Amino acid sequence: MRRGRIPTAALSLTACVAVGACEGDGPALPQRLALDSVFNALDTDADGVLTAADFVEEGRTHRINGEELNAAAARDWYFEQCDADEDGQITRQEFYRCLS
Ligand SMILES: [Ca+2]
Ligand SMILES: [Ca+2]
Repeated sequence: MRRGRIPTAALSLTACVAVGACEGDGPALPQRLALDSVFNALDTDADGVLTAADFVEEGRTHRINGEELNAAAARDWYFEQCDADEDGQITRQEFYRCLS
């Protein structure tokens, strides 16, 4: 007699969320949610990509690796680290990749 089974997909999703190690596209889910909130905060014009236009707010400071950076310095840091194809835009995938 067979016992009821939990579908494998549901089981593995639960397990991987619990340990923060989901396989697949990009970082683990908890980390992805954290990165998403950072990305959304940086994407001030909410067009879904980070461009120089998202870093023009004067007086805004960014905390990166424990350092306070002004908008221009933060822009330079993000583009140096994250704009893998150097097209002047940081997509969500590029952002995940460089900060994971
Ligand atoms: Ca933007
Ligand atoms: Ca890019």
